[in-house]
Amino acid sequence: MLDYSFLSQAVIEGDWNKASQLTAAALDSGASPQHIITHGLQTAMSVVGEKYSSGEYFLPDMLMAARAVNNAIKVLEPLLSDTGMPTLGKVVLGTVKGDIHDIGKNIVAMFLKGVGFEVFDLGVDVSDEKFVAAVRKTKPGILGLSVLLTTTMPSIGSVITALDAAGLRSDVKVIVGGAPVTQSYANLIGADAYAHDGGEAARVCKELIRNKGVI
Ligand code: B1M
Repeated sequence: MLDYSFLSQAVIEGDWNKASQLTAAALDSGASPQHIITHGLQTAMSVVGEKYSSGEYFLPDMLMAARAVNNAIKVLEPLLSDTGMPTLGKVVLGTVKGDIHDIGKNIVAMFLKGVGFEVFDLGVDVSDEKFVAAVRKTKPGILGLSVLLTTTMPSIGSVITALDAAGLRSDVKVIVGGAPVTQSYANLIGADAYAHDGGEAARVCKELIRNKGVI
């Protein structure tokens, strides 16, 4: 396996120029975008999270690291998103209300586009009403909800309840994910599926659409 320690270190230090240069270099050495995300970028963000938890890092440090990851992702995006494939269907995606973390959601969006889904990204801190309105307007096969904070996890359940109240729940499959979410939590709140990373989200969404009889 390629040595990603320099790339991870650049992210941890929030050196965004170096992060994009080393990402490009990893691609040149034959690494796949998926491998770079998992072993170079996601690993680094776990270290950043640990440093924040232990009091070694503060909010600005997390922001610098986030900027470095976003720069690295920009290098990978054309490779993951550009497909000549016919569309598999629409996915409405967003980070739930109260939560502004979007790096993971953006990665999930890239993977979904990469396998041929048309993605409608609503951004972060998305209210139940906005999710419901987007489902009503866009008529996606799938709604994807991302959450990073334990305090905002209940928002997933409240989006599902709001879809129910609007009479739209049976029209759309709901997939959930994000660091604090588990399969059992997804089951508990009545989601249709859970994925632990972008690659799995793409695979599971294809499965959901296949089960709906669309492909
Ligand atoms: Co925040 N933050 N943060 N933060 N932050 C965490 C999540 C935290 C674990 C750090 C820590 O304490 N160790 C902690 C949460 C603790 C908890 O809830 N128990 C935390 C906290 C506390 C906070 C604040 C409250 C801090 C404060 O203000 N005092 C604040 C909250 C703001 C808010 O949302 N209201 C806050 C703010 C921020 C920044 C803005 C500084 C920045 C976010 C920048 C951005 O996203 N643009 C930030 C960051 C960077 C982090 C950490 C360090 C990294 C998150 C990340 O990008 N990971 C994070 C620590 C950590 O995660 N270890 C932390 C990399 C990313 C690729 O992984 O997002 O997990 P992830 O996505 C993965 C999978 O989860 C999955 O696939 C993705 C790709 O493989 N996935 C899905 C995600 N969504 C999915 C959806 C799916 C399927 C799979 O289907 C639809």
